Amino acid sequence: MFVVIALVLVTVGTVLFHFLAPTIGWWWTPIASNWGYIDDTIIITFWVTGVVFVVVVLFMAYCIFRFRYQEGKRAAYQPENNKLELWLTGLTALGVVVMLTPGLFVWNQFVTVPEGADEFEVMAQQWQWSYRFPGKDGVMGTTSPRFIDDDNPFGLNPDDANGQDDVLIDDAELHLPLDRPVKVLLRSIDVLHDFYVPQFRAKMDMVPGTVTYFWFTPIRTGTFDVLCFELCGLGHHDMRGTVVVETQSEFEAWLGEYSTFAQSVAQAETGAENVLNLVSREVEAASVEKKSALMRLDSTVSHEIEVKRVFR
Ligand SMILES: [Cu+2]
Repeated sequence: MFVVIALVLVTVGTVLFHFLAPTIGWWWTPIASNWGYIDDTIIITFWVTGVVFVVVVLFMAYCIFRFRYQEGKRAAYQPENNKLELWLTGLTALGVVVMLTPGLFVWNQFVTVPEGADEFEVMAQQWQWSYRFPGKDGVMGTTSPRFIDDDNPFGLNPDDANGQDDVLIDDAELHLPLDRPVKVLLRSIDVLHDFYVPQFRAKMDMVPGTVTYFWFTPIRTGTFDVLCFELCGLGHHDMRGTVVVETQSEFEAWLGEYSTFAQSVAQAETGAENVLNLVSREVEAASVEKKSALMRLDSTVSHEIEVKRVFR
């Protein structure tokens, strides 16, 4: 009898928890993108699995009570029941179809980017985020892992004219304009990562060697966390960023603070030149010092020779 009561209590408790938890804030964060469909599909899954859970557990409690041990009572042997099996198979299939079908429609929308959507790229590496915007021409330059070095961390093709005005955001803070659909291109240069902003609902794995993508439209302003949603090594927990959704003009002002690929290459070149100049100046100074040391030595030696001559 104890087990029967426990099972009934677990069922009632689970259902109560599900309906009461949102009132104490145990629910999704308020959505900030167009992907309400994703919430809808999860709610459908909650309903299907919730009903099945309640029915199965209560049925189990009923059976434990109904068929409990009783003196002189024997179990009936029933090896086959085609009708029952047909019902169970049919209902299970229906449940699976109800859960999966909406997801297929949503997935189709998720990867069908609307025409005129802006583009930007998210670059992941252990354990940081950086971003790239296409610049004035609206076209991203091509990239390849073989171009990646200290001066070209995004691996942009230096000969691609489209890439020269690409704006490089070497910072974990991303800004996006409000109400503009954006296609997010996802790249990783080491291991699997996953770009996830809980308020946008959308997320996708980033796979080294390929570019994955999805799209969304930010629908309210605010600052949200960017999380890596794929266990990617020791620093995984620390792979955080922020995304600020703001008006178009605020976004443009922010973007203007960062340098383009061409500017960063030029900066790197002047940087290298400065280092070269510094090194050659140091070499010069060292050789002057060496010369004067030699001269000092020289005069000491000749002085000693003089002294020796006098005392001979
Ligand atoms: Cu990661």
